[in-house]
Amino acid sequence: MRSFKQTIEAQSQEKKTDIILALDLFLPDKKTQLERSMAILESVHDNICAVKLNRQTVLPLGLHLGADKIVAQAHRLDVPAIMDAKINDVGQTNAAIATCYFDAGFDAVIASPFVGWDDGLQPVFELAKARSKGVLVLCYMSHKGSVEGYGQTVLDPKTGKPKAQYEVFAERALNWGADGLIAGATYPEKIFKIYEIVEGEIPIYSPGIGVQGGDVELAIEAGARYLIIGRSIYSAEDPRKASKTFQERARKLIFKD
Ligand code: BMP
Repeated sequence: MRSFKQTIEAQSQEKKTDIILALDLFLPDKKTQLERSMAILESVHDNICAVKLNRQTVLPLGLHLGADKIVAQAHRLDVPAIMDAKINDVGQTNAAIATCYFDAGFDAVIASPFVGWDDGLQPVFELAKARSKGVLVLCYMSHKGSVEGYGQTVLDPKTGKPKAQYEVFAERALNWGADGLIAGATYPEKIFKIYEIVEGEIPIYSPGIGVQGGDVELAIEAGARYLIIGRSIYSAEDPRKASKTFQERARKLIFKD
């Protein structure tokens, strides 16, 4: 069975797209939220290589009463589904959370490295491996406060010398066998540093394009392999057209055509 890393790579190559839709609609009426989410996914599916759901979708719709319908629809359209749960608890809880999302059909989960390996993310990685699912690890987030955590200077556990926290996380993700690293498009210089550390071994997923100020070309030139885009697609007047525009801009750089 293919790993998540291979599945998304195959989708991306086949459709010549590196765009991941962040389907984060948050509407007062749940029925409308579900219908609109499904309609947007249907209309943009040719231009994306995966869809990412976040908790603002899963909480109101329910995991087994709505969110799983979006996942099933994504699979019908041959689109892998990522759950942005930012898993960040003790091992047993993390494993239970990951189990819930994998049981609902998600192909990968996003996790936070601050919780560490031992009795932290180890059970999530083991579970994912056993079920051929993926784990993507946050490395440097796209918002301003990211510097306070991911950007802080820590002592490198190997050398005892000062080092940026996100650099230590990138090295750890390599050892953990992560399927992807998340680094904000709002900080291309951080993407570049992470790319140097992982030497292309782990694909970099970059959110923060458009509304948050990140740029398609700068993120890809710095080393991003996948671009996670939400509001600039689903809030556009014509989401299909917006997704196509992003896909074409990225295609020139990623696929060189
Ligand atoms: P938008 O393109 O609308 O800004 O959405 C970005 C998506 O990526 C949201 O789901 C957000 O939670 C997520 N995200 C992010 O913006 N920055 C990060 O560093 C990590 C994320 O998961």
